[in-house]
Amino acid sequence: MKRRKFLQNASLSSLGVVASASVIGCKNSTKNKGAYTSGNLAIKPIVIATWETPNATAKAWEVLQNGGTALDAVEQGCMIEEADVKNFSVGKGGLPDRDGNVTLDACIMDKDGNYGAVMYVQNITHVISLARKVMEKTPHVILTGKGAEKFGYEQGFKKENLLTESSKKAWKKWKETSQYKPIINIENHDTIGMLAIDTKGDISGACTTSGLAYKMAGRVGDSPIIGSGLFIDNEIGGATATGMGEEVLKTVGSFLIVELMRQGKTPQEACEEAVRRIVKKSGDRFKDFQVGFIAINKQGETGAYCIHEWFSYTVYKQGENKNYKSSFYNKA
Ligand code: SD4
Repeated sequence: MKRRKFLQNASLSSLGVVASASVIGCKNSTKNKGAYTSGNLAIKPIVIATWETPNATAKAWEVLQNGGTALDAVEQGCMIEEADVKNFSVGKGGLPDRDGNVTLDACIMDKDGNYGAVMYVQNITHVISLARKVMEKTPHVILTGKGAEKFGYEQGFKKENLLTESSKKAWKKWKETSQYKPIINIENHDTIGMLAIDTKGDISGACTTSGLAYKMAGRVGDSPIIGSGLFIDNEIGGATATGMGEEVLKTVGSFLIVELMRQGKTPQEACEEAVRRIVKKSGDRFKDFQVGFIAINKQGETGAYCIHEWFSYTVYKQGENKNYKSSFYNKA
């Protein structure tokens, strides 16, 4: 509890920008607190990503501004976080499992409903690109572990040691107690899920993570699983998740959000319903884990909701790259 509090407080001070940005978001919001909605205008291009990831959204925006596809934008945006060794939840520098191995999960989905994913991949930084290769170059949709790695090397991916000195140090410290307690809101960035609409109005999404720190060897979360960590339907919109993957998986959260939008809910309303469903099913357990969702619809309206305070998301649209604090369920 103490460590979590500390991390939340640490986030609080470093999120000064976030807090003020959220005020702007609220001002423009049509009805939902903390959400950014903007009537029925079709806003494009637009990028939305989980957490405070302005460099990633800026990269994706650059791709879109140059007429690139939403698929290229989300891939290249996510690659920024994968290469950032200061992000302890994604790519190189990600915190390892309890045996000290960094294992990555990622998936990508395009406007035609194509999907590619890799799970439990070691030694390759850009697993989002590997997931895209699975989607485009194989007859399959998922490759895992050694097979995914082998395919990666065949495709020209570099073999790298993903365990940085600081992640190794953190793991050694963790081993002193070996207490497994997933930490919510690691600093102010975490797994990156990204959704984009390009200038043609087509939607794609991507999600990449090193999963939960100190997880059991072999564990895979929601992030690479279609419908859970990510779902895109180009007619309706898209959604992506961050947080405790086990809980997202059990409610197929991202698919649920897209289906709720199909039934007429706004992205904000859909994210709220998905979080409420997880909370309801969890009894009292929700107090100990975080889940956050972001969503976008075909009009470029966005939504975000989480269980506990301090989840944030970044939106790049109309030339502005801003981080917003998500509204949240647990006011206790
Ligand atoms: C997982 N959902 O592996 C990921 C982890 C995450 O914020 O998003 N952390 O369960």
